Amino acid sequence: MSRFRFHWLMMFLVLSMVALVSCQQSAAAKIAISQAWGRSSPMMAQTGAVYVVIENQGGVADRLIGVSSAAAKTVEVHESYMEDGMMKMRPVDGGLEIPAGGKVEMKPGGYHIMLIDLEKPLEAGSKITVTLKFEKSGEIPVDVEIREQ
Ligand SMILES: [Cu+2]
Repeated sequence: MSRFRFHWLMMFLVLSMVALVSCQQSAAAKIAISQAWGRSSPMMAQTGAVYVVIENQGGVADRLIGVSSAAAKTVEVHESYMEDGMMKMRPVDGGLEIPAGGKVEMKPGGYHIMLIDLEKPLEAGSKITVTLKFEKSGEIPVDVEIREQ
């Protein structure tokens, strides 16, 4: 084989590998979490709420399927909704979808992470860790800053 041909063959191989790798990347979900905060809770409160912004920079949808934290016995993903002029909330059924290239912004009155049976009151200025579990991206621990409610 001439040197010239050999070079072209190598270049072809390298380009195919690059193409393969970038295909795999765009076919994966890529989750970024930001603006994590929680509301400080009054002394006797049993529950607390945490909000995060979840961005999926990847090419396929992912799903938030679970949440956990040492700060509370039970942790659930909730959505708030209005019924008869009252703000109510319920657990999100079947996980929360994060669309490809999209984001979900949790906020008061919308989606939130509910901490039920707090181990201790959430104090402004302190931090807790909440672990978000995604169908494709696995578990992602997040530092949550507790703010004055
Ligand atoms: Cu709730």
